[in-house]
Amino acid sequence: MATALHTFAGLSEVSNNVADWVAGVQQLTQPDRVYWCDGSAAEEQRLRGELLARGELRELNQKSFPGCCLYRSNPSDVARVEHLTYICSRSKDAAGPNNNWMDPAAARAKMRELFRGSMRGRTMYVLPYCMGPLDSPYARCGVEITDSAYVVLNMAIMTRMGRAALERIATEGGFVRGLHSIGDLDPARRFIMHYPEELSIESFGSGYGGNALLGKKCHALRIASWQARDEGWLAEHMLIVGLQNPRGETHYVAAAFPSACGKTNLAMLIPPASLPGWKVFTIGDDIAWLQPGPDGRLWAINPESGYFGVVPGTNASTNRNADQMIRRDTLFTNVGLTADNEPWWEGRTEGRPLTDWLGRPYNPDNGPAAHPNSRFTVAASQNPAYGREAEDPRGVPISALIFGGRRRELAPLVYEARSWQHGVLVGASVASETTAAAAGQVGVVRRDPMAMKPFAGYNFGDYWAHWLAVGAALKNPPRIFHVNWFRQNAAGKFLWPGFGENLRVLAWILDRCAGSAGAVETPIGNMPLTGELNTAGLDISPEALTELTAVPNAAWRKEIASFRQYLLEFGSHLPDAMLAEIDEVARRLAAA
Ligand code: GTP
Ligand code: SPV
Ligand code: MN
Repeated sequence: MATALHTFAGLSEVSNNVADWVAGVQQLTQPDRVYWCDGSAAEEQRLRGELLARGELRELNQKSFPGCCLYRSNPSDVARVEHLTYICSRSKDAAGPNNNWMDPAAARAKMRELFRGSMRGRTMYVLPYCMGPLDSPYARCGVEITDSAYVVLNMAIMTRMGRAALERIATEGGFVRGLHSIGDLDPARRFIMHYPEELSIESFGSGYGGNALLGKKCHALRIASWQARDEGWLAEHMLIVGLQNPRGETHYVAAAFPSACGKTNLAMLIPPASLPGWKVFTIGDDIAWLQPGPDGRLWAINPESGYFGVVPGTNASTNRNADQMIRRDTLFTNVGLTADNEPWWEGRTEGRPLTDWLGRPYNPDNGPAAHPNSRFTVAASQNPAYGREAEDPRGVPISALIFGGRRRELAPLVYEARSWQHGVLVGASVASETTAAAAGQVGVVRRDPMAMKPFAGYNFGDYWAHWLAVGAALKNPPRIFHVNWFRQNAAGKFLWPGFGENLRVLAWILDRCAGSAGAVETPIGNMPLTGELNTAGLDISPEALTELTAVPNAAWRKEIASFRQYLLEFGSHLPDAMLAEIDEVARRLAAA
């Protein structure tokens, strides 16, 4: 029988609930040691030292990248695996056609065999964590048990991890149970299971990102969206950003884009020089928990405390904030290296790659130096644009909700929904080219309602009904918009410069919220009147602008017809209001 080494004596006594569960898992997985994480800086240092000594982590150039390390994941384990991710609700109908489903008893039995003895020879880490500010009524706690020290290092950055979270759990009682083991990293023995009715997660066979950092997509989106439906709030794949206009007024917006479609970048954008007087405050870059407030507005917290961000494309001109923030105390995963032992990725303007993400001598014939889904893990507080309001237990009030996708065709730069109800349809209509953030083909347009296709923990039909209900109960609901930064011309060039210049679109959105900007009605929604979008100092041709704001009728009719077909797949779960809204859009297209 393995002996438990509680390095921090007494931590296991803080919560009997947790201790009992840990004891059961220990018996099943048979680790050599059990270690309860207290979340201290000393602990992080020690763990990092152990990984460095074992060669699992590699120190980067400590002069130019102090405190930075490189981790190379198993080459078969570089992204989320949606085809191996299941919602194991009691009824299949509850999970909906948008999810893989497995009977909970069958899933438990399968996972039990995988976990049996899986931690032999390893340390089992117990990580109590809190999603959201520790003193926020909207925050929720969980405990992840894992046999990966790399996961511990990531969770220590991404969540409020350690003693304080455990103390909150001890007073609250409830917590989300997440059991994770890397197993032997065999993709044939890899499963990410969610038991929403039991607030529990089991993940086996992957050590990467959303598969393994269970506080993130598994807890804060799949489990939380289920809880949110029961409790009257929303758990969404959204960034949260504060925008201070030249008059000194700050408004907050939340935006949902699919994975690797620009959330982190928009959340910390640098205002262009030709838009003086604007300031940007990042509240969150990936997940928002939205609660109706006592004032009839929607309020948002960011449940996370760090960023697990896409590295490729980051440089001083696309995103100076990100570029600066990842120059110290950052964990890089699957990037290349320069001869100076600096990290290198496609889009980095300094240095040249010597080795690629697999550690091979760099050869462009082998593909990119950095894996397209290579990531940085970094504390949110290192972001020069970090907004302190991210720690406000009440969250921030949201003026606008923005949906968007990566679409080289069709979707215009920006349009506004006519109402909350129409906005829910607009959110549901998000479709986007697939990216390297998930295993599978890249660049194929797929439907990704609310950017939640991989993350909604229940039936999309019920989810839209919940969205409609939340909005109907709000006295001052946010306005809803749709954007697309990724339109391309025939030559495959982006029509819109993107990044910091996206502030021009956000400025119009805020003016719409303030009632100070005009709009032209189109069949799909309201768009900026000619001249309403501030293009001062922007190098863009009038032709490009025309293309970006066009609503080609025939193409849109086709799109709406195919979207209607998709909605019908949700059968009796589809709210009538959604059909009424799509028929209204079809009517407007026919009349145009
Ligand atoms: P996840 O962390 O996977 O949820 O991704 P994300 O939505 O936070 O995406 P992120 O901001 O990391 O951007 C993903 C990729 O899109 C990066 O390579 C960026 O450089 C690129 N990108 C972001 N914003 C823009 C933009 O406005 N225009 C263009 N052309 N590319 C962008
Ligand atoms: C995403 O894929 O949307 C991410 C990265 O934010 S992961 O944590 O792997 O889910
Ligand atoms: Mn994401």
